[in-house]
Amino acid sequence: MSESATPLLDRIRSPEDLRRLAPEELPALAEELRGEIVARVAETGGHLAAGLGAVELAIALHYVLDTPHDRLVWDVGHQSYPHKILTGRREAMRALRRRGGIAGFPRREESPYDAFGTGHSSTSISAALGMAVASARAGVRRRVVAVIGDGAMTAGMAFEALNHAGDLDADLLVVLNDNEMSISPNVGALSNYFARVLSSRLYTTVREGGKRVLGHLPPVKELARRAEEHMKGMVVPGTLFEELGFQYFGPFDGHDLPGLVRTLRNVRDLPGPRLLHVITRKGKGYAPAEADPCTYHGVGPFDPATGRPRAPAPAGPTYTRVFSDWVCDMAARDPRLVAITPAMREGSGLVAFSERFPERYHDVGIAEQHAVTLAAGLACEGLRPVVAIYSTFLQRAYDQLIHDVALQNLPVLFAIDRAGLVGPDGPTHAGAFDLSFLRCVPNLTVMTPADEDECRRMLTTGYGLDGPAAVRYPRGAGPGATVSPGLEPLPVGKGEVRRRGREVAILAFGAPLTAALEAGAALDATVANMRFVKPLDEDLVLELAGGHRLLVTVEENVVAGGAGSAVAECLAAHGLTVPLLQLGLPDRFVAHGTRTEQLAECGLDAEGIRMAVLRRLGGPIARRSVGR
Ligand code: HTL
Ligand code: MG
Repeated sequence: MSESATPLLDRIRSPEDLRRLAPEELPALAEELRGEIVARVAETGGHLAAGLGAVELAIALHYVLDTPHDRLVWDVGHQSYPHKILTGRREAMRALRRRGGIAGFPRREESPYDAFGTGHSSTSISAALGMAVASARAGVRRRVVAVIGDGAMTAGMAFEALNHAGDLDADLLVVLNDNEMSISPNVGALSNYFARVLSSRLYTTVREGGKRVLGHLPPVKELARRAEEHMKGMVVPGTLFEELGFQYFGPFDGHDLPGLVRTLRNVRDLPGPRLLHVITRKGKGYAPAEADPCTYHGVGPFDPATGRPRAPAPAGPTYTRVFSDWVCDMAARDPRLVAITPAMREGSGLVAFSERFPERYHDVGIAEQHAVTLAAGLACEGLRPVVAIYSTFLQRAYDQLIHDVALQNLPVLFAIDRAGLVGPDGPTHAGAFDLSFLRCVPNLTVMTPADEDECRRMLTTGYGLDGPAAVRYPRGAGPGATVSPGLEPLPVGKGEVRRRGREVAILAFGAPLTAALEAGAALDATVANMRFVKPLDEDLVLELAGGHRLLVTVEENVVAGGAGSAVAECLAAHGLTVPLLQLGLPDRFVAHGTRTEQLAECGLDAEGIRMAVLRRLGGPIARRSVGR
């Protein structure tokens, strides 16, 4: 019998087992854990590079903290795989991000070790501060630690929390995990600041003598004074955090496990807000990910030997690609176009644009609020900003959209990607609400393309308007429509009838049109492609209401307040009482799975639509007019 390749990891069912290991065993455990993560993610896909960079951090933190009594909050949570494996979920990782399996992010329901649910960035310091304040009030002795990346640190929220924590003088440890990467290389003055910290002579001093600086400090009582001396005298780089009321320690090598353990032991029980700056390498220990951490940020299943994806890329272009081509074509025609992304250059399809039009391209960091108000300012001066943003992250900038853009009726185009269900990332990243939260905003035009060509035309339409507009499109590829290369707008507020049938009219908004057409054929129903959620094609709604016994709306957005509600409001406003069935996402968060599984679960595939219509029609009508 061959020996296990993971003798140490095999002994760890919980952090208590981990704490029984000798410090000298930890580096070998780190290697086993890395191998395990690569093997698992190669099968399931998921976020790889960030977790590999946080292996030593996860081990050291669970080793020196008393988790789960002590609270450990992972910012974003995409780097939490080593934490998940160490906290009893090693086997469960086999179904990571799959339907019924564990999530790709920390979830309070999943484990007592997941102190806070995350997915969106830059929440960890606020949440940890809340926990620290609550523990202090309850008189419970508890360490609270937030682990936040340099990318997540670019968000305003992180600074709001630092500012408040410094003011409260709360007992809180923030670990800044600095790998100089967001998804793509991190941007901004703060990132430059971190880089200066790293290249400074002092850091070199600290790195060489680093273990000495904090490694062998005397007991806690003496430590604060000594640390302060060291920090003031030597490690100038932390000034920024010190001004905010934090004691700054670092920078330290985040892959030096013995050093990390010693350092964490020294700082874990100090009073007040502390910031520990560690330097890590994204993708650490897996050559392809180290070489290209951006590609290996999030991956599908791959061959661990080569790093190459297992599945070929999808045949048709994704909606992201349609946007990518459009924004370059429109920029070539119109010099006023500027494009903005909050840290999602790759995901939002702005790589080509950033290369072709670097002066008109702005990656603002993970700063959605700023992205939208920046666009408003640009528009005030006559430019035509395009904000490329995921539906889920636009939630962060809602007030900016209302107050800074829509209220002033500024021509900002929102290209909203990942609208609807997003598959394995699950509810943290789903774009389930945008139709509801957008369509109630005055001045805004809201469009939902049903195919790739329509997406391009809607982008052109929205771009040409004199006020704000939004085009929201789903993750992945569309039905495969041929995209005409021109830049032709669509008539605003006009839908189209795609199929004439009897009794039932299905009004489809966006991506569900394909399923609606299939269901419509099976039911011999009329099917309309509504295109615009706002302004709604009221003439078309009224015409269909006149000629059918049942109207059915279909959208990939929560039913509450969505496109179907717009139809209901239209009918009510005209005093019509036509039976209306509103299909869309349910009033609950939809768990991760494939998009196909999620759509089926929500009854938004062709069969789900057909069955829902039959159920509503009931016996006699169903038998008479539907012929099934
Ligand atoms: N905007 C917001 C509010 N939240 C998230 N999660 C994103 C965008 C998208 N996003 C990630 S991970 C990530 C971004 C921008 C980069 C984080 O960089 P950081 O961590 O330096 O904090 P690192 O990967 O270890 O370098 C996900 O959605 C997973
Ligand atoms: Mg980073």
